[in-house]
Amino acid sequence: MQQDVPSPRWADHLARIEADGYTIVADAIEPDLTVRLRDTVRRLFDRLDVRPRGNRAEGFATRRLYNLVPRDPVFRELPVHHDVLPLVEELLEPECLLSGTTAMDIGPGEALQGLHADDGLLRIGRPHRPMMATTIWALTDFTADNGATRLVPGSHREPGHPDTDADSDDARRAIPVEMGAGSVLVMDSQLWHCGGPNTTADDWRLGLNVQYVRGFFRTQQNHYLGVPPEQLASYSPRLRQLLGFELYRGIMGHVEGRSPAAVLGLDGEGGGARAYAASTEANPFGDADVADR
Ligand SMILES: O=C(O)CCC(=O)C(=O)O
Repeated sequence: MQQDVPSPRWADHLARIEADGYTIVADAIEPDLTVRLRDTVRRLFDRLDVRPRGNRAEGFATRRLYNLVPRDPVFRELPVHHDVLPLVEELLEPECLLSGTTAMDIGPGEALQGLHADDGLLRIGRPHRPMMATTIWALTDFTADNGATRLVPGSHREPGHPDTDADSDDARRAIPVEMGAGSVLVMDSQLWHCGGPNTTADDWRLGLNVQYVRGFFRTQQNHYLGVPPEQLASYSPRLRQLLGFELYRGIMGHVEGRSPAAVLGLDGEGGGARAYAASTEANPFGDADVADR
């Protein structure tokens, strides 16, 4: 059986993800886009009066906003970014889906979030092939003091789940990922990680979580209800495909044999389906079980 050959452009990043569970694509986001994203998120926080949700998972001093794509045209640039999506396609598959988009602004005084794996709800045994990819976009500098994401290198290979206690041995193994505004952290979502504590007096740490999943899984955020249908015509076919409006492997997700995009009278074949059709690979898992690496 023919195996996919990764593009040389992404080989080093893929090797790092394989070894450590993560990589950093330095300066992936254009400076102008970084500023536009940061300004738009902060404007939305103010306009919508977003406040901390007040629980350990979402934070007591952290502002969060979900379902970004329909909120402003600038967010449509996120899921299809030319320095991030191709790496995710190599890690997962061309027909992957956007699982969700979330802004996370960690404020002064925030405590360490509990360590977790973003794909921890998948009950398919660990470790397994990458099923989800988490990309965290730094819109401000991420420092050890202001809440840089913490992660345990290599933990994507651990068979179990981490101790979520802030004083645990697992928490002591976690390192802060410091990176400048404009860089993107890309993880195999099996990796144990969490938002860091913010011990500064006034330095908010703003990041975006753009998450992807293989095309046969359910997405974390529901785009069919989250994206107003009247917006879809102005989205690119590739973005519509990532949102689940195309068929997976030509069949999954159909409406009486047609894709949701076709039912809505929109152009189909948003990139992922075309890429798959061009591939000679019949089965992305070969003869191996999903849980095998
Ligand atoms: O804010 C971060 O750096 C990570 C947050 C996170 O892992 C989560 O909310 O699931």
